[in-house]
Amino acid sequence: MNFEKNENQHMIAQMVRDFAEKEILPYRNKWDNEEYFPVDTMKKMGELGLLGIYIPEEYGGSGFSYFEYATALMELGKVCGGVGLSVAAHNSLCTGHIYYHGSEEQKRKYLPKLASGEWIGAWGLTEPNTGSDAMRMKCTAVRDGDEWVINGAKNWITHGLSGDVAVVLIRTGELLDSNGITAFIIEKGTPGFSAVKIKDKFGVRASETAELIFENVRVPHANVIGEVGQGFKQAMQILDGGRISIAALSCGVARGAYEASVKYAKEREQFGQSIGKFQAIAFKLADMATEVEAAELLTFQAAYRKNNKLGMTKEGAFAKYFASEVAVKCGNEAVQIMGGYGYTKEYPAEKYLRDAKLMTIGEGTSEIQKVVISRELLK
Ligand code: COS
Repeated sequence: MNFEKNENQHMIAQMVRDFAEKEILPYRNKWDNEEYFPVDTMKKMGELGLLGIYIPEEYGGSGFSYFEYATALMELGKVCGGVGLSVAAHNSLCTGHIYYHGSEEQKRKYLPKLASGEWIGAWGLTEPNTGSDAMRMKCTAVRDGDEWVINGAKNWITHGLSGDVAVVLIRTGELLDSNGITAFIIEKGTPGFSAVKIKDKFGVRASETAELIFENVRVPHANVIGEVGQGFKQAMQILDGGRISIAALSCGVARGAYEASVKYAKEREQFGQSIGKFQAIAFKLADMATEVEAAELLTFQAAYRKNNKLGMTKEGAFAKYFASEVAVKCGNEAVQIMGGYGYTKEYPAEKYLRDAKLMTIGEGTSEIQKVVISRELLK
């Protein structure tokens, strides 16, 4: 594995930094306060190629690897975990599911729209009563000739309301049958398909989250992704890759919190000197820096394995588990270092902490990552 960033990674990092400084940073507090999902900003990121980063050019994507993808999310995470989460969910989940498991026809129909940002993508696995225990889902699809009739609900769905298309995992077989779940493509506006925005989130408030409701929604059989019954396994593979993106975003949030802490520790004086000169603060910074570097290495290791089609279930979980916990720790330490100021919205520390917390929950909690890792170890 090469520890140097490649030319494309440098180029993407610079591009995202420039974009974020102009188009995200000035508005991030407003979006956070108002829980506003900036669809226009998403579209602009689509024009820059950030919404189909690893999708091949023949389907309208940028044709990069997971190295460039992780790099872009690391840069976004430094500025806004909410916007970063939307980019990660759009790329890894909806777009990724169609790219990795869709038919040629489905890819040609949906990927160019998703990769360009013309359409925003959503992905639905979780339900009100099934989070970690995803297999126990109750939302059902029953075949009726050339169509499927879908009933039920999905919860905590990123872009559930603004998404133009959703990939949704739905039960088509017996409860707890791992071959009894199927992935469907469902377009916004399909009769019976509605969504309700989930409000008052703790963090990632610029990323839209919604509940999806299906009331006798009729979907053509042509919208089934892959084979009927293979949806759960497809979803697990999609989450393996998605977890790299959450790890990368966590690294960005952690590094943002760390860099803000260094800046503050140099500027803030107490007892006649900058607080960074006190070992109590300096050692916090040393711990943060060490752990951010380690999290980035784990993330790029998982990206390397993904790029090279090596198994990465365990490595993706290592990266997601470690990096998300590091992000929470760095956000927490940033608040502590900044003291009273860190506890206000005038400084970015509290937002880093709030955004970081989602990273230990979304796309599988830290506890689920330990389930995944330990199962792989004991295979
Ligand atoms: N890749 C491919 N197949 C996989 C897989 C993976 N990473 N993980 C599991 N599978 C397969 C298994 O091999 C098994 O196949 P068989 O039944 O043919 O043997 C099947 O899927 C069921 O797997 P398993 O028995 O491990 O399922 P469990 O119900 O025990 O659940 C966990 C496994 C807990 C790991 C899974 O439910 C999970 O990841 N939960 C968290 C969900 C999540 O991340 N939600 C966030 C939603 S996105 S915001």
